[in-house]
Amino acid sequence: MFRKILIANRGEIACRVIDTAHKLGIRCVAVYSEADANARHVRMADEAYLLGPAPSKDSYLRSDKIIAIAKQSGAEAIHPGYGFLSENESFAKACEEAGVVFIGPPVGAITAMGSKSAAKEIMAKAGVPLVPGYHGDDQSDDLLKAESARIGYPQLLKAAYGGGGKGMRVVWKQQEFTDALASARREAKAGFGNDKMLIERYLTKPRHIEIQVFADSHGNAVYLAERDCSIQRRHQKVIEEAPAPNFSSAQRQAMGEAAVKAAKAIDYRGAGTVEFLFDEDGSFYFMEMNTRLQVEHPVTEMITGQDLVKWQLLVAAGETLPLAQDDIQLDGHAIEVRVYAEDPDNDFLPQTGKLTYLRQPEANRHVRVDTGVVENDEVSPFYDPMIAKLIVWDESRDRAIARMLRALDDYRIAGVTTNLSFLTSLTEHPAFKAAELDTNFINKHQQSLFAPANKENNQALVLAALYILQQQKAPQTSCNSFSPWQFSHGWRMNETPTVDIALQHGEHKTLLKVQQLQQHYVIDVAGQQLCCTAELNGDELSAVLGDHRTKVRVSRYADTFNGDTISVFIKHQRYDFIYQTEVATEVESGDHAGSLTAPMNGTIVAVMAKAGSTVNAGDTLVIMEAMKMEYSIKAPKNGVVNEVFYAAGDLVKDGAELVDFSPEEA
Ligand code: MV4
Repeated sequence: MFRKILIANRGEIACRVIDTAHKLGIRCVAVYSEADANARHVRMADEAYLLGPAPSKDSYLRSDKIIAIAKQSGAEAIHPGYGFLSENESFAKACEEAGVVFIGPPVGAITAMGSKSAAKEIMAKAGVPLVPGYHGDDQSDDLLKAESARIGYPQLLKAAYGGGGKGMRVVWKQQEFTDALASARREAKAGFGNDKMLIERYLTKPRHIEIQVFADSHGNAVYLAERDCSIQRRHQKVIEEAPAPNFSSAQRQAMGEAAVKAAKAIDYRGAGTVEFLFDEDGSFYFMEMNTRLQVEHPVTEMITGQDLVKWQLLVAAGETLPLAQDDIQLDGHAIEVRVYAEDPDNDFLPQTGKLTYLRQPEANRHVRVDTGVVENDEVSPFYDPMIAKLIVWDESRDRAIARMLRALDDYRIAGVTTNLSFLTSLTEHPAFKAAELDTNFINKHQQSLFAPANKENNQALVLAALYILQQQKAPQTSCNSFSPWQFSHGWRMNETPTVDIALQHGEHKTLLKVQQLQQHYVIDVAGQQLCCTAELNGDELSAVLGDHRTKVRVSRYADTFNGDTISVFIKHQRYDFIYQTEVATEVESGDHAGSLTAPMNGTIVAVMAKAGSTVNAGDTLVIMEAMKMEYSIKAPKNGVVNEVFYAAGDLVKDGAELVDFSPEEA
């Protein structure tokens, strides 16, 4: 076995590989970009080397540097994870030439699967079932047109070197063919530098079922059941599960044996995935083969009890597969969801920013969290914004779904918008529960998946207020920043103490009037008076609202610029409120006096302030944009602008000083 390996990746998969390597007593070398200097994978590794600036092309794609670091650090092998260099044949070849083991398939297998048409040719010869179609080399218009007519409609044009749905066009009838071909070719040329096309019969309601295969260098090859990855969005998997629901053991065996045939046809070695389209009538067709460990491998691990990274390391070190086909047993059901920093209500726009609060469900026999981040880490714009994979296991699919829903409730993230709520909507959807799966699932159930936000806002509002009140009541220590002077002006001596708490939710501002009596609060909300008591234990708020006792988690992120964000987590929903503390509107004395900082990562849109000019309180000095929203940075008081540090178009980081400002002497 290797004594030391290098992990040429970042995030959760780098952490995942290091985890198993350490269990096997293997030392790990991490590599990282400037953006990842303090990342979890770097801290988990035994040593780590800087690759370069944040963009992948300057860091995680620098194969030359990575191989040099492997040599220099004495790593005997490189694990590429997924993405980045994992399916790059020149990288695999360069490793080989440098005498470093590439933990993946032989170069020839990557090459063979690199083109869809070449792959189909090989699979046809090996007797693996294919969707009827054309995958030949003759790409003349006339021939393709004739093939199109022969194959029949609907049909799908696919770019031979395509991926992610690019260069793909559905042709419903013959008249559409010529235009569809031209536009698919253009897209393929632009996207992959090659416009070779293939034509297939289009299956309108297929399931995506893939088989995990493994082969060693001694001629053994096995399959480790299947995964159903039908629930996708724009060719990104969202939920994966194993085994595939309503899939018989006869179907498993037939597809498994076809997958092993596919692997053997290309002299495969290591972990691979053979993707199939599974049609409504039970027939299945080879789609493509992924020559790497996949994101969704944990569901296979959960139902087989095997560690696939361990298998990869054993095979790469020349050992035989740990199990023969007959020894691979399946137990129970596993489901994985991909937790992303993205906004489902805004076309799943990727989100960036700081994970100001991060609580994961407790890991145990039933729940697994694969992640590369910790609280206060930044989701940067440079890489895939996946925060974690949440995987659950139980004896049956129904129980696994129940586990998943509970685990999603226990996953609490503030600071960036996530898809957690959307994942809950998917998991609890009646059609998902009924396993009515096909690749159109999300489109088909658009209406019910994106139901209007629920109406627990008022409850969240009161809970946020109670949290603030309880925090302020808590014993003040030197490190407690929520000092009571902020509130003192609101309280009256010798009468029922009352205080106003202003909370902003989106555009909506609410003023809550709170009376504090001996044992409880009376809060005016939506014209009603609500009797409340509350108790705060860390981030857990137990409250009685009228006759309802409830327990929620709350986080508070102190931001002296925009006001603090109070996040109330009610089931899987997060309700954010901006709470304007006094500090937010005053310029503090001390070190930060006069410094105006960026409230988040973003871009400067306009600069109004001029160095040396006098401004009035409230004048806009700088406008910046972040996540499609504009923010005005205003003068907190009358004063003088000493210096402006950025110009329109500049990128700024959260907390960066934008303007040096001196308030006018009182
Ligand atoms: C298909 C298909 C229907 N019929 N091929 C999408 C990505 C690419 N790798 C292959 N894809 C498809 N190929 C035929 N002949 C439907 C898809 C497809 C799809 C497949 C798996 C998972 C999600 C999908 C979403 C849309 C289309």
